[in-house]
Amino acid sequence: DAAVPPAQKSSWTSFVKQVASFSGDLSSLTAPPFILSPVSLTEFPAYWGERPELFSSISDGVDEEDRSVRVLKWFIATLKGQYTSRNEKMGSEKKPLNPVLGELFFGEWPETSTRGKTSLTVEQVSHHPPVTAYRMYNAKAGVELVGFSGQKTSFSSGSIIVKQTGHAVLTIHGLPEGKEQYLITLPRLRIDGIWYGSPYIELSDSSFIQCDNGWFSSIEYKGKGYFSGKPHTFKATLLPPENHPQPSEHTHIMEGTWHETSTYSKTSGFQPELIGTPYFTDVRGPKEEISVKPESEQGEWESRRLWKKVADGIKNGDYDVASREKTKIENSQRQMRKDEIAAGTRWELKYFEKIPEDELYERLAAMYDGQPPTEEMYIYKGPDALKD
Ligand code: 0T9
Repeated sequence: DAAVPPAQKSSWTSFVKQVASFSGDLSSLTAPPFILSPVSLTEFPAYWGERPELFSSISDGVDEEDRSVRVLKWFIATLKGQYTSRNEKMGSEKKPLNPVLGELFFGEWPETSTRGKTSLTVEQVSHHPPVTAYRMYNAKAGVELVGFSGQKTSFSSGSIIVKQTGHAVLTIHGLPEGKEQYLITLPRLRIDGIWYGSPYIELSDSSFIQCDNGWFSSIEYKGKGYFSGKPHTFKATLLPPENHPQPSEHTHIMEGTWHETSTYSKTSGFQPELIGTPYFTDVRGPKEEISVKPESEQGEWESRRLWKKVADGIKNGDYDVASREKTKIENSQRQMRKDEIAAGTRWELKYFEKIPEDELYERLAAMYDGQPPTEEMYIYKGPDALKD
């Protein structure tokens, strides 16, 4: 296990033991320096936008079926960034910075000749347990994604199992028939390679995309397994609404690996995307990272400015500095919470609002028998929030 530096072996072993005997909020455990990432979880929603063309062209679909295919294609194409990019950039999965309440992250994918600007707004809406809310919007295309993300973790036969809580809703605005909305649920993760100090993610079980017009995708995830099979594979099935006159002709099946390529399987019906490419998704090429203002121009709650000293410490191997600066942030957070209690006030969210129930979620989840969410839900209330 060369991944663990010799000097951190015992601290890694004790960290793994803590993880194994623990279930709940892993983000609060102290991990050895070699596994720390200088990036906060508030930056993760940017993975949804790193194929900006696929996101903005969702609304170019000629009909419900075409748009459902495009939503699925964009979704699958984000998985590589979401679940393998830390391994590619930093050699393994790393422990992200645990965002503070009220932490913000903004960025955009600028307008080009082929697409309008896509902007991202992220806010940490809860600290215990950590919940991150996000909104990504392309006004020219009329495509909007609003979601929130939390995790429930447990430990099983050497792996960390992460159940993602929260969901996302993608809305296409301005269609002749009004708006179209898709409920997107998130896959389950297994983090393997823990003992060796080189953790990586595999996806398991299924996630769903339910459109309000009845089109429905289910995506099944499989990994290498112990003896056979390829890593990072999926099989997606897109079904037409129940009352569709030709269901079998309009059932789509796509299969492949989500970090490389996938194709339509032979049993697929109508295949609008097949023209011109052998692939359904091909993410081997470069993706486009989000543009973010330099730290010097950021507000004090913006993630990269807030964590700058900690992140620099981690990047430069100055772990004493990193840990001292992290403690400062945590202490000031504790003080703020105490002051709020003393004053009888509560921290006010800036861009999102907690809602007791979500009619849209209930309706769409009921269409495919989804489970009602047990967690809190949030809606976007920031600038240019769109009304019905
Ligand atoms: C939403 C994503 C999520 C966040 C991360 C589990 C995890 C925190 C949540 C689910 C994004 O859309 C997709 C990707 C990676 C997920 C993270 C991977 C990870 O390890 C962390 C957890 C909290 C840990 O840091 C565990 C300890 C660590 C030492 C193991 C590498």
